Amino acid sequence: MEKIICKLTVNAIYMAMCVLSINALPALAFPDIYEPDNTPEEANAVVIGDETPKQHTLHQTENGDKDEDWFKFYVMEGVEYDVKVISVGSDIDVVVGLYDSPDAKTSIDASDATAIGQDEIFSLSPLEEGIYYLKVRDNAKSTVCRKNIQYELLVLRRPAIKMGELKGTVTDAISGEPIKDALIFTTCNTSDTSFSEKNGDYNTILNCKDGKAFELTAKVDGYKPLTCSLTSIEILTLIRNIPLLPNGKNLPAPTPSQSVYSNGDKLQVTLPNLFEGCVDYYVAMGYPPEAGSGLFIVTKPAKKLNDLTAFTGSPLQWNGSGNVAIDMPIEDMPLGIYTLYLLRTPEGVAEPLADKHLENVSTSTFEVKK
Ligand SMILES: [Ca+2]
Ligand SMILES: [Ca+2]
Repeated sequence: MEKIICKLTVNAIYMAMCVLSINALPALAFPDIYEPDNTPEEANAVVIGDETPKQHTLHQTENGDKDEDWFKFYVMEGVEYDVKVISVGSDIDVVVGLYDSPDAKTSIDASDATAIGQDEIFSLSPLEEGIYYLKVRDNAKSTVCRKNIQYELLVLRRPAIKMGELKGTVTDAISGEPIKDALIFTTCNTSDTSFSEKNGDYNTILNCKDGKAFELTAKVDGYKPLTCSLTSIEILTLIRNIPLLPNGKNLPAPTPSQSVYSNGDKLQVTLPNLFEGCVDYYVAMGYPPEAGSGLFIVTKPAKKLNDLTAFTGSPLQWNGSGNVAIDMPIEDMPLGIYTLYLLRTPEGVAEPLADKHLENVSTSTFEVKK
């Protein structure tokens, strides 16, 4: 009898401890902040080479099942990867499955090499380029009072190289809204890939030597891909936002304050909101063709408002944040139709205004009459 009471008491104490522990450690026992990620469609994107701790849990769902977590990452041709599941809680036995499609019913490879509470290292065989999915689940027999159910997942390039970091935010160039799931890659040595997160933020590891020129590309459905040229900074963090233009759309054109001006009127030209990042902007004014004066580039107002410089092929870049580009009286300007241009090119290209680099040209006109 005494034994039974003792056993009951021990169980009761254990259960009480279990409940207490769950209350004391909600981050471990309850859904993690990356939920829901229970299907390939909800998969969280993995930044290749990122070792920043991100704690996930395999909690008990409302209907008593064990949680499953999905991840996705982009494989580059000729690059090999290790998936590491680390800081594994003592109550779970992690199994990692690899899938080559969001619709795949069965995994193309899986790893369950270690026992309960141990880290799992999953060395992937060479894969074709594309998006792959990982599913992490708990294979431990026990379902009762699982407390230590946390883990972290890393996808590392083999051999792992960690140098500088490149990060920023991917946005819609017109609305400024964040864009998620944009694929990010660079030409630093062998490329590493990344996706932008729900808030548009991305980061990727730069494995270029200091001072090396490289290209940064962002692409996502519905937008024109953007490739800009940058210079690597070893060890340090390089920040570049990426404003993407929606397919089939141009930036709004510069707006003149009137459609017709005459001598003594004030010409005022305002620009749309321009989002800075791995792009350069140019503002220009074309004189009437019959005046034969050609194209003038408008320099940024912070330097000198109304500074019209004849276009010689090496334009002055517009990167000001002020929206007023021109503010001057009309005095003895040739009569005729003037064209206002807003040009956008990727950052760092050798001939920014060459046709192949002119990513956006939006125009408006005004007339100067007698
Ligand atoms: Ca989870
Ligand atoms: Ca989940």
